[in-house]
This record gives sequence, structure tokens and C-alpha cells, in this order.
Amino acid sequence: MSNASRIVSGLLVVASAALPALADNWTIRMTVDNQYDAYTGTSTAATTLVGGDNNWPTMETYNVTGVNATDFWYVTTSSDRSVAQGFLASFTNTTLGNTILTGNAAWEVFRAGDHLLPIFGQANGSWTANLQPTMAQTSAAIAYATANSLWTATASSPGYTNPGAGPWGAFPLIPNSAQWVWAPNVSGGNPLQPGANHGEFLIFRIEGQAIPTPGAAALLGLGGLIAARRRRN
Ligand SMILES: [Ca+2]
Ligand SMILES: [Ca+2]
Repeated sequence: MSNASRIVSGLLVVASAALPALADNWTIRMTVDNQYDAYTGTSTAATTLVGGDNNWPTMETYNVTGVNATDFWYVTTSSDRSVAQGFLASFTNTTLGNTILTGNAAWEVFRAGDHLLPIFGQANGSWTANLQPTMAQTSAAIAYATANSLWTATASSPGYTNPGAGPWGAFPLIPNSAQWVWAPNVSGGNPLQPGANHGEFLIFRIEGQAIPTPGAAALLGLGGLIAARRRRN
């Protein structure tokens, strides 16, 4: 190893030691037609209930501190299978200053209602309208989805922004470019209307690690510097 590489490697160690604890603060603004519970958790379980609501015309705000940077955000939803259904939100990591809106490709969804038999021993598609899963049921579904690679992209429909198409009106504290999303409609078409069963219950998620931290970005930069020096040497 050259002297220059040793120096850079040393800097890397110092940078690692100087990194603050990887815990982030978040501000969440959201509503769901018809209802939801929001959790933080690991890739295989929901571990902390943040809040829930069953009134789509109201937007809820949650200020959550000390979230592990590697945690996932989970949103479980159910609906009345009537008129329309959707999820609109802005998730802002206030520590990093990054916002993930619904409609962002970082969001994934699992149609838990279509996998009730293997998870709960209950007929697929038979989830009761307006029934929110418990935290234990949510964790069982998360574990099953992760083990079987069943997390997929969310879906919207043209014009379903804030405000936009659909019955919901405006939510001024959520950016206009946020999209109403749901699970993809298996038969194609608009997943947000009419009030058909689109696999409720659903679980939406984003991964905390989907947003690179400044510390991680700096380390990647140092790693690139080492690689460049090695190539030169
Ligand atoms: Ca609400
Ligand atoms: Ca509805």
C-alpha cells in the first residue's frame, strides 16, 4: 500500500468513527381512503405503531424522532370497497431534508388480502371490509411478502394528484405532485376507482436506506478516491 493510500485509509477510519448515530427525524403527512395504521419496522416485522386513522377527508401529521436509518416505514390499509380508495402522503426525513411523496418509485406495496390462505389460513380475497389488521397480523404479512419477494411497485392513474381527479379534494400541506396510489389493478385500469376489492388489506412500505445519508455519501466518495489512487499506483 502506498503512503497516499495509507493516509486515505486512515481518513476513512476517522470518518467512520466520527459519524453520528444513524437515527433520523421524520415528519409524515398522510391520509388513506379508507383507513390505515403507520408503523416503523425491520424488513420482516412492524415494530412500532406510529398512528392510524379511519377518516379519509382529514390529513394527519406525525412528527417522529429517533428512527433508525435502516428502518422501514409501513402503512397498512383497508377500505370499505366503495366509491374509491387511495393513499396520499409526504414522508419527509427532516434530518436529511429529503421528502418521499406517494407516487415515488421508492414505494412498494404487498397485496396481503390476496395471500390470506398461506399467511392466516383464511380464503384469499376474504379480508373483511373496513377491518384493520393487528400489528401481529401486519408483521406476519410483512415476513411472508419479504420471504416470497412479493413487494411490487405501487400504482396510480393519470391526473390523480393533489388535488386532482377523484373525490378527495385538496390537502394543502401535502405537495401538489404527490399521487394517490394503491395496489395495481390486476385486471388493468384505474386502481383508485371504482370501489372494487384491489386486494385489501394492503401494506405499503419505503426503506429508510432508500435515501443515502450524507455520511454514506462521503464514505462512497472516499472509497472512490482510494480506488482512483490504487489505479494510478
Ligand atoms: Ca385521515
Ligand atoms: Ca372507499
